[in-house]
Amino acid sequence: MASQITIYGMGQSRSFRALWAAEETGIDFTYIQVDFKGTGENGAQGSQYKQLNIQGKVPTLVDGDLVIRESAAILNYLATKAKGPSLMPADGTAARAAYDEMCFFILSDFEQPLWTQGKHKFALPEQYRVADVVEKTLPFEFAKSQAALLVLLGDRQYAAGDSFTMADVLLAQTINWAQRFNFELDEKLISYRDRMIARDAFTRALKQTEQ
Ligand SMILES: N[C@@H](CCC(=O)N[C@@H](CS)C(=O)NCC(=O)O)C(=O)O
Repeated sequence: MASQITIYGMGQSRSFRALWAAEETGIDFTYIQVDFKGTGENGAQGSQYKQLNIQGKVPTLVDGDLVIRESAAILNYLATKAKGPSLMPADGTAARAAYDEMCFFILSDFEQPLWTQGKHKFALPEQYRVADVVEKTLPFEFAKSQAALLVLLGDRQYAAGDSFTMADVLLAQTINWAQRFNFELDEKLISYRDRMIARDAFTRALKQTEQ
């Protein structure tokens, strides 16, 4: 019997990428919402969860003996399970190169000012937070990265190739995150994001975070 996939997450944090991606695949899975600061059974800082994810972070995906703790790796793994149309271009194609380029750009560049803001506003111990980084450095860094993203996207309707892929999950969730953190977003990215989050899988995923 195939093992049941379990995804651990919290709200619309980066774990939402995994939850939305799982909804896109049409597979059966269980979603468990953890409590970020909690140390009990469902707490991300508890010893039980830390056996899966030593940093007490989300998302984590468990499939039998397999444990994956990086959101983009989870998206790619889930893409291999998709029951419907392909959600990741095939190896060795130009579309796959564009997909990889977009995913790595999001992780190493576009999301960095967002996570740095999170660290300097609430995640780091107070003595390590630097207010100037949030007020001065990050708006500049974000604007620079957004300009590069707009060039990378060009006139494409999707993040990579000419159909919806996991790169769209990654990009649309990250744009949502930027908006939640009050970064100034280009209209083109907002309308791209609006098209992506109109998908039924997004709505189903969102509902699961509200239970
Ligand atoms: N590179 C990881 C980052 C995971 C991560 O930092 N998740 C955040 C939520 S967005 C978290 O769990 N933070 C809790 C903490 O830092 O204690 C990924 O993309 O999955």
